[in-house]
Amino acid sequence: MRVLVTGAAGSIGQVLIVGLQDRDHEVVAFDRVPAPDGASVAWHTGDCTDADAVAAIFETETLDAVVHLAGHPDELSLPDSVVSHTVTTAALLDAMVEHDVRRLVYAGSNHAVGRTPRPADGELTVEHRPRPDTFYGVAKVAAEALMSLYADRYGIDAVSCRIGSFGPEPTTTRHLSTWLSHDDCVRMVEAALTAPAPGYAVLYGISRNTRAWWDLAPGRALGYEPQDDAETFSSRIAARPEDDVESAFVGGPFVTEAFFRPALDRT
Ligand code: 15L
Repeated sequence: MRVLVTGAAGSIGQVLIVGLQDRDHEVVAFDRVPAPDGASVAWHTGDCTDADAVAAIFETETLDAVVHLAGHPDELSLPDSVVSHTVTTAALLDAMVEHDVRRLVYAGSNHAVGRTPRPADGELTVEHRPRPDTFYGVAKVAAEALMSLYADRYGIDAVSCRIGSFGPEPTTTRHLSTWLSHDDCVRMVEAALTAPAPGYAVLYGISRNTRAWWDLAPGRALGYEPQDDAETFSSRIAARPEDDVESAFVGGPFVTEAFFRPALDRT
C-alpha cells in the first residue's frame, strides 16, 4: 500500500517508516520538520492543522491509506488539544473523502478512557464508555467521534489504536501493563491498515503484557497478534513512590492533580 504517515519525524513515525517499508509498503511522510538527512521516503513538510497543506499532498500523491500520528503527545489547553488532535483528523478525513482514500489508522490514546478506575479483575473492553482523563484525552475522544461519523457517512474504514506506552522498553511499573513495543506497534498498524473492511473500529495498542488491563481481543479480531511482553523487563524496573497513585486509574499520571488546570488559557 502507499501510505501517508503524519508525524513521521516523531518517535512512532520513525519506527513505522522502517517497519512499513520492511513489510513492502511505500511511505509518504508528512511532518512540520524537514526530512532528516538520508530520508528514504517522499517527504512533505507542513502542518496537519492547515487543511490547505493537507489537501495539497493529496493533490500530488496517489495514496491508499493514511496513518495519522501527528499531534502534541501531552496536555495542552482544551482549544489547543482540539486543534492538535481533532482538527488535524478532520483535515485528513476531508481530503480522504475528496480523493477517495478509504483507510485511516489513527494514533488514539489510552487517555480516551484514562479516568476509568483500573479493573480489579478482568480487562477493560472497547465497549467501556469514553472516560478521558485530560483535555488531551477529550480531544482524542473527539477525533474518534469524527472517525465514526466519516465511517457512517462516507464508508471510510477508520481504526483508532488507543496506544498505551510506546517505547523501546518499559521503564515504570505502570508500563508493565501499558507497554507497546516497537515491533508490536508495526504489527498493530499493519493489521489496522490491511484488515478487510473494519468500518469504524477501536483497539487497545499494547503488547501481549502479562499484567495487561486492556482487552486485546478487538486488535486480534483485526489480525493484530502481539509478540512481546513487558514482563521480560520486570526485574530491571525499580518501584517508585508514584506507583500506587499511578495504578489507581488506567490513565496513570495523567489522572493526578498535577494535570488539573482550566480548559481555557486566559490572558
Ligand atoms: C499517551 O497517549 C501520551 O502521548 C504519552 O505521552 C504517554 O503519556 C502515554 O500515553 C502513556 O499513557 O504512557
